[in-house]
Formats: sequence, structure tokens, C-alpha cells
Amino acid sequence: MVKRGLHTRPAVTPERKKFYEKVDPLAVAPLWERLHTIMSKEPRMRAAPHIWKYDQIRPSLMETGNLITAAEAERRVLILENPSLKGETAAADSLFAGLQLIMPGEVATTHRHSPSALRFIVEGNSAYTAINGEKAPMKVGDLILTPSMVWHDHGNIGGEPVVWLDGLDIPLIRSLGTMFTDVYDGGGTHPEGRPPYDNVARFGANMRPMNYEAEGLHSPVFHYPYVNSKKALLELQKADDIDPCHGIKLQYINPNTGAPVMATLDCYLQLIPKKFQTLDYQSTGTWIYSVVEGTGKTIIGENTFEWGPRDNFVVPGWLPHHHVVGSDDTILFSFSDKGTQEKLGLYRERRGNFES
Ligand code: GTQ
Ligand code: FE2
Repeated sequence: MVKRGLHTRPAVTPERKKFYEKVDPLAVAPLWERLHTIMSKEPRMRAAPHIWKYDQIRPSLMETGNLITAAEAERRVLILENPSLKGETAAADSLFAGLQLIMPGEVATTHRHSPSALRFIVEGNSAYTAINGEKAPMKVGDLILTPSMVWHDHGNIGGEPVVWLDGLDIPLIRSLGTMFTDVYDGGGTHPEGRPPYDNVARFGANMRPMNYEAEGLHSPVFHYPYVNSKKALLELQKADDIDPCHGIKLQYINPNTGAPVMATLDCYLQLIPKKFQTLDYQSTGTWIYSVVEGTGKTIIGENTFEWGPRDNFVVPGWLPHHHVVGSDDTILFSFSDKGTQEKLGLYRERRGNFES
């Protein structure tokens, strides 16, 4: 018996070539010519790892403040576009990321869409996102959700520019063919809803209104203030219960179910102590990081990325990676398609020292 490698391409004999050309107009094609390109022993992502250094991008981002208004742009965002996915409006195979700027006095009008979105505040404390008219004041390090098909607008009521990281599931929604969008009342602003922090009070204190019936696939909390999440991490540091791969890594959850905050986006905040070096972690998930505090570097396969506060980097699926933290305790925000993959029974991970 002939021993063959996995999915090798058979020889293209003149006879076969002629056949392939002949059947092409029938809209059929031989799978044995393709198998080696579609099947791989392990995942091969199209996206390469990449880092966006905030200091390098910030001057250009601020320049957009004069280049176009929030009103004209609808959303004034510089896409964090992976160089290996040029023109595809994506930071990775399954995830979109961008840096959004809103200038003092500006409003980004109300719309809604089937893609889910998250905001992680990077700079400035004077903006808000309104969800169905309920304003969530944006403070550096806060996580704010705009779940699928929920009305949202942004505004800046202070005197400083405000920047946040946008994370969306756009590549996934595009590939599923489930894109829907609506503009509110020809571009206006949603009427005032519940008071600020209402959702945090109602659902964010490990309590909820009596007889509340959960609905939807997303968390009823849409604002996770940094003061709360950072406090949890600092308290947990006392327990000295440090995961070798992740340090102290907390998942933001839907309090009704314990599930990820949204059906297609899964968010985390982690503390890695100073001088700590994590063990390699490899998962099918794609991870996009935003550095909140501290400096260090992340080794992703063959690449080393040095980072500090406000830098963003992407770890595409199945690349072993570990973090090396500098002389200060470090806090990293990240979001992922982990939750999406788990719903489909596809998520896999490996921890520690391994060679493929
Ligand atoms: O702020 O509503 O980066 O709808 C991309 C699409 C931001 C937003 C993005 C959006 C938004
Ligand atoms: Fe939006």
C-alpha cells in the first residue's frame, strides 16, 4: 500500500487538465484538486499577529478631528486593519477593531445593527454612549456593550477628545449573511432613557429586580465600570492564585446565565503581576488586547511585541503566545471569539510547554 501525506495534490496529467477545463462551465470542480488547500491538520489563520502602537497612531487619529466631523463620518473611526487582510475591514479573520474619536461637543447619531459591538475606553473621560437613550458615562478602562440591534449613539459633553477601542463581530456577520442596519429617525438622537448607571444598579450588583425575566442573548448590564473590575483583580491578588498562562483573568459575564456578555463577543480583564512570565497558551480563539496599565511584551509564535498603555495587539487563532511583564503590575483588556466557538463546540486550547 502507498503511504501518502495528508491531503496531497494528485498529479495534473494532460488528460485530467483537459477534463477540468471541460467541466468548468458546468459549475463543478474536482475536490481532489482543492483538498490540500481547504483542509489543514491544524488551524492556519489568514491574519498575522500585529501590534498597533498608540503613540504612533494618536497624532493621525487627532488629525481626523479636523479632517471630518463625527456627523459626516457617522462614526469617526480608524480601522485597526490587519496588514495581512488589507482592504477587508478586519483586525483578524473573525473580528473587527477600530479606534473611535469624538471631539468636545460632538454627537454620533443613533443607529442600530445586527453586528454586536463593545467599547473599551482608552483616553478621555467626558463622553457617553447611550443605549436606548440610557447614557453610560465613559471612563478610561470602562467596558460598554452595544448588543445586536440595540439603538446607540455617542456624545462628548466635555472639553477633551475621547478615544475608545471598538470591537465588533463584523467579519462573522458578513460571512453568515446576517447584516442588517437601521438609522434612527433619519439620523436624530434617541429620546432620553433611564438615568445613567441604571443598568449597573439594576443588574450589576449580583442582584436583579424581583420577577425579572431574562430575555435576549446578551447581558442586561451594558456598562462594566473599570473601578469595579479593577478592584476585583486587586482583591484577588491577595489570594496569590495566579494561573500560569493567564495570571488573574476575569471574564465579563451575563449575570442571568454566566455566559459571555454577548453571543459573538467574549470579554476579559486580567492582571499579571510585575516580573511575571506566563506559560505558553494556544487556543483556536482569536484575541485582541488593549493594554490598560503596565509595560511588557508578548511573544506570539516567532514575533515579539513590546507594549505599554493604550497599545492594541492581535493574537490570531492557534498561535502559541505568552506574556512577559515589566517592573509594574499589568492590566490587560481583551476580547475574543471564544464564546462563539464554544457555542459551536469548536473551541480548543493547549497550555504550557509544547511543541506541535
Ligand atoms: O460606534 O456605533 O467602529 O456602528 C463600527 C461600527 C463603531 C459605532 C465602529 C459602528 C460603530
Ligand atoms: Fe454602531
